[in-house]
Amino acid sequence: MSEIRNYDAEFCGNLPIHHINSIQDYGYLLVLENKTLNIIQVSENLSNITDEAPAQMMNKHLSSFFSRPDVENITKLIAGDAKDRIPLNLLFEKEGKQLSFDGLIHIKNDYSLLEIEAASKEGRKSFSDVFQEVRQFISAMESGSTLDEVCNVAIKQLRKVSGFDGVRMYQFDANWNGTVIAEDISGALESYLGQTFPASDVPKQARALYLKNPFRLISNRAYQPVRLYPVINPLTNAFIDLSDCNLRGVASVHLEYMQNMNVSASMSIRVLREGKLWGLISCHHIEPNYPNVDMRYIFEWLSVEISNRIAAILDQEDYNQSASRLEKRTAITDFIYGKDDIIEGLLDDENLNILSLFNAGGVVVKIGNRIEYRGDIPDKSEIYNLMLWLEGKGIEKIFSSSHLGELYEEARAYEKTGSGILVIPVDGRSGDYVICFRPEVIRQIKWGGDPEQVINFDKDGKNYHPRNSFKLWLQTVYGQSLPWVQNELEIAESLRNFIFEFRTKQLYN
Ligand code: BLA
Repeated sequence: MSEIRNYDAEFCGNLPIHHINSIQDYGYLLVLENKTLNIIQVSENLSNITDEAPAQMMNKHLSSFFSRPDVENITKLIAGDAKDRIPLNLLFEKEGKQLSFDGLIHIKNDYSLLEIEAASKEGRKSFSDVFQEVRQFISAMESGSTLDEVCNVAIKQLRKVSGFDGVRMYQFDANWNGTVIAEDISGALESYLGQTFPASDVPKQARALYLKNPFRLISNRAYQPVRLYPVINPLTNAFIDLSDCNLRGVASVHLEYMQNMNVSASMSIRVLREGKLWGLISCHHIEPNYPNVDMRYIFEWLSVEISNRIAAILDQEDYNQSASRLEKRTAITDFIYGKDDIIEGLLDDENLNILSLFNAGGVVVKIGNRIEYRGDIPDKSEIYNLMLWLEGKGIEKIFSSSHLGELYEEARAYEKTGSGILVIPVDGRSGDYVICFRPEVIRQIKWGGDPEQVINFDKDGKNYHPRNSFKLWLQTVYGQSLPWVQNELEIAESLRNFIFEFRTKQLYN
């Protein structure tokens, strides 16, 4: 697996999806010069409303098409502080024709993007209906006390509220692969529960856009892309950046991917934790689906509630684990004081020692001319070589790996006991270390399709297609231990500081 090309870093991750220069056909785009409110670019389908060719609309004032209060509102918004994704309603007026639109405006330095969609009255709910729905959703979610329960409740409720054929919770890992951890689907969709999808399926620039936009809606993969007129934005002399635009056209590789998944509509909503993308809620529909603007905002609201609830549960888990580690660390440093000896303090208590602190299988402690071994560890000669390797690396801070064999070839021979190491350098110059070993944990990854076949290139080497099968593809991962989490590294660092100070005191007393 480590040999395969990283399509997330290169190919897929470099597709300029924000410069696609076309929009989906369920709405219309106007680009306005902020200074004048003149129209400087439009999506070509705007002609269907204005009955004017795109070229004819250029440099006309917004008031040529929209009501006076709308123009006044937009003037105020442009002068105001809010800049991104401001919702508004608009009334198109021309020669006795009146049409209502839902709009969203994104204000840039010199120009604004105004995207509009015909305001449908169908299925619109009153504020109190929406509020009640959201309230019920939140209380159902609050009944869940584990990540699993919360995700399952949220996914079920979202499917009920939205009517999508399938809703899934998709959680990213440290390498941006994603796993479906909860699912509610109709029989017509394939189940992906428990399956992992490679990072390039939602490549890095697509993921980055969720930090700006809470959701992405592709209502019909067979839509007719609508071009912009003129092709080049006259103020920037470049393709316009459509990052913020909900209507942004869709990369063709993803449309093909949707086809391969046998869905026509897709909507994904972000789940954030600590300001980073933690996961996506992915909604699919076999037929085209057009959740109205209210429904999208309800989703946006619910995604905040879901993010908060997930963060609260994970924060609580982290807190409990950190508190327990801190307690153990304090007890161990007390032992060291009590015994006036670092090695005895770290190792002597049967239940509470450095092994239990770091959930390690074995440990070696070398300080000065003393060396002690506990638990399951590699051969002594292998440990000796490992220490030489560490010395050669000049490690002065905490060093850890859950896949040592990847960094240090010789370690492949003792993966069973030492796939993972945590090194606390006591005095790197004299080769004094505390080295904790973690055993190999053999893992099976259930990939949604062969991850080595994420892209199939045509014979010409230029055209390409996403994989067309999401059939379960099992991978067994060897040579890795459980990961060392950030808090363990922090505790290791604080223990290192303690040992260092304790030694210094010992030397001078
Ligand atoms: C976008 N890919 C996406 C999105 C999702 C996925 C959720 C966001 C847009 C959307 O909501 O549809 C992937 N959807 C999934 C996965 C599941 C799911 C994994 O439901 C699992 C249950 N895709 C490829 C390859 C490339 C690629 C090989 O398979 C690149 C060459 C690219 N995916 C790609 C791009 C986008 C995307 C460019 C952004 C599309 C856009 O917003 O225009």
